[in-house]
Formats: sequence, structure tokens, C-alpha cells
Amino acid sequence: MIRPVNGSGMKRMALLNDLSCFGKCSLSVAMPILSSYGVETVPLPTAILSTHTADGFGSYVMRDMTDEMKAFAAHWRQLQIKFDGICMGFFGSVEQMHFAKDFLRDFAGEDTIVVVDPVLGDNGALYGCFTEEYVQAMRTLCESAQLITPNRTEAALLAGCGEEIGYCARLNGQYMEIFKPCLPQTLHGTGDVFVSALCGELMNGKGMPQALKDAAEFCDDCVQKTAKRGESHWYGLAFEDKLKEGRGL
Ligand code: PXL
Repeated sequence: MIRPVNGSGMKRMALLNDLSCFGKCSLSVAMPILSSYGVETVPLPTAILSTHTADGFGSYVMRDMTDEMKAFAAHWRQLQIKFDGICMGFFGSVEQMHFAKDFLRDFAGEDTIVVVDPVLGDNGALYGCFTEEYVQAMRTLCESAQLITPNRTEAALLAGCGEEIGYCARLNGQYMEIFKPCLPQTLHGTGDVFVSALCGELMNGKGMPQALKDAAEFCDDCVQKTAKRGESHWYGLAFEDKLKEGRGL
């Protein structure tokens, strides 16, 4: 028997992203952060990795989930699951990005917020696992989004940053930017923390200017708290400290 799954009154967001089991990025941070905003999360893992792909972990193990993604989405179609938001990040292949377009066709209604975090590279370079064909497919996917969140490498010219990190948005012809201090540290998954907070703010009904401001504040707070933990927390953002603070602990 199939029971109804819509209309609970809770905002629901599909998350097409990887599950990097150790290292704090992608689904590992998006799910707890969005839950803390009262958003029901529905992960669709694009790949499962032992760690994220940054230097420092040696060679990582990665399992592609393309077949599972298609099968899971087919089941969700039977259940007629509706999403208020769809957020996409790391894809393991060009084929997965073609599938992502089908997913949007099937699951994005008129009021669905579509966010693409175009995970491509950092520090001025493309991640080693990606090709130019991948970049082109990501460009095409970005055309389907209301909001894209490239990082400094992808948006350096637009943001014009120097000693600072710029969070910027262009929406309905309006451009806005917010700057926070840039620390001399590379923290993987920072973009994932920022995008998750931004999705959480938007799903709670905030308009873009306030949502961007509050998400930038949230992300910067996580960066500052991580810096306080020093060298031992080199592999990602200590976002848990921020969530714990929200509980008054
Ligand atoms: O946070 C970006 C990201 C997402 N997914 C994987 C990564 C990275 C950054 O290194 O390796 C697997």
C-alpha cells in the first residue's frame, strides 16, 4: 500500500550531492544544517566517498551512484513526492548531470527553489577528478537554477575579492555582495556550509538580501569557530560548534 507523503506542512528539499563519509562536506553538512532550519531533507547521493577529495587523506575510495539515483528517483515518482527546494552540488559524471536535468523536469514545480552549487574547483584550479566536458555540463545545468553559488575560484572576477571573501548574488537583475575576512586557511566544505544555510534561510521564507546576509554571517561564524580549534581541525568546518550554540549549550 502506498500512503500519501505530501502536505505535512514541513518544507522539503531534495539534495543531489555526494556523501563524503569523513571530512565534513556535501551531504554530511547539508543534512544537519538544513534540519536545524526545520527543513525535511531528502538526500540523493551522487557518489559515496571514504573522505572528500582534498590533499591530506591519501587516495580516497569512491563509489558511483548513478544507477541507484535513477532507481531511487523512479520510486519517488511512484510516491509522487513533491519538493519545495532542490539543491545540487557535486556530480560524479557528465551522465549524472544529464540525469539531474530529468530530475528537475520531473520534480521541480513552479514554486520549487532550484539551487546549483557548481562544485568544480578551488584555489584557482579545477579539482583533479573533473574534465572540461564536466565544466560544460555544469554550465548547462546552471541555466536551470534560480540561484548558483560558485566559490572564489569560480567567481573571483565577479566578486573582486582581495583580503576578503565575497558572498554575492544576482537575482532578478539585482546584485548584492557581502564581505567577510579571509583567513589564511583552506577549509573544504565551506561552500557546502554556506549553501546549506542559504537554502535554510530561503526555505524559511526570507527574501534573498536578508537570506544572503544571514547565511554569510552563519558561515563566517563557523569559519571563526574552526580557526579557534587550530591545526587539528584542518579537514573541514567545525559547524557543529555553531549548531550547538543554537541550542544554548
Ligand atoms: O565541498 C566541495 C566538495 C564536495 N564533494 C567532494 C569534495 C569537495 C571538495 O573537496 O572533495 C567529494
